[in-house]
Amino acid sequence: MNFKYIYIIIMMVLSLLNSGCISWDLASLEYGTLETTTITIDGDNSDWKNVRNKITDPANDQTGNSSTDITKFSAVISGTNMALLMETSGPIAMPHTPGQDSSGYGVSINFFTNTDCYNSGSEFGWVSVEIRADNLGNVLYDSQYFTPPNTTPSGLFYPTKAAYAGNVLEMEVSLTAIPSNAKSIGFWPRTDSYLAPQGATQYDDMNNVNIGNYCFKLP
Ligand SMILES: [Ca+2]
Ligand SMILES: [Ca+2]
Repeated sequence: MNFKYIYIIIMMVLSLLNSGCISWDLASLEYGTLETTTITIDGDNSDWKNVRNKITDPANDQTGNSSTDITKFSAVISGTNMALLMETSGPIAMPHTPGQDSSGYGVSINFFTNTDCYNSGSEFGWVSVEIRADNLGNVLYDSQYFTPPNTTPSGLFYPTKAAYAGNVLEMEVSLTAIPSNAKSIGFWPRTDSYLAPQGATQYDDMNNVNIGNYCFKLP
């Protein structure tokens, strides 16, 4: 095959990629650098309107009620905190699933020493930011653990805040939770409940089938 045909084939593939006829995994691996903007944690999503990195999740793909159906997620740096946005089909509810010991909305934040959240062995710690309620509706904040390499969870707690209204949930965690050697972070938003002795039930999550979580470079 001469170079002319190779060139034509390459241009055809690039054209298909540009047209959106072919999607590729890299598009879901990298969402750019985590943006910086000022977010007020008040359950109003109007302060997110200029944030480019909003990841959508299909509606009605959950196994619980509509309050467990995640439709959107975003994260930004806001002052000395990292702010998180989660939106759902039904209203955010505490608890979203009655009859369980607890139920809630959570985001695991995984830290990587490389810039693409991808190479095996580069993940070295995580923080879980959650808002949960018991069966009576008493809201409790759950675990925020950071796991340094080759250790058991240290159980460090970081200042967090959350507010919700309608189908909007905003949460934040102190930037001190991000280790200084982290180059990228991956997010795993989810809704779940816990009931002893069966354990945890997951209703919806945004776990990327190829990558494991949504990746942002740190500025
Ligand atoms: Ca807000
Ligand atoms: Ca969903």
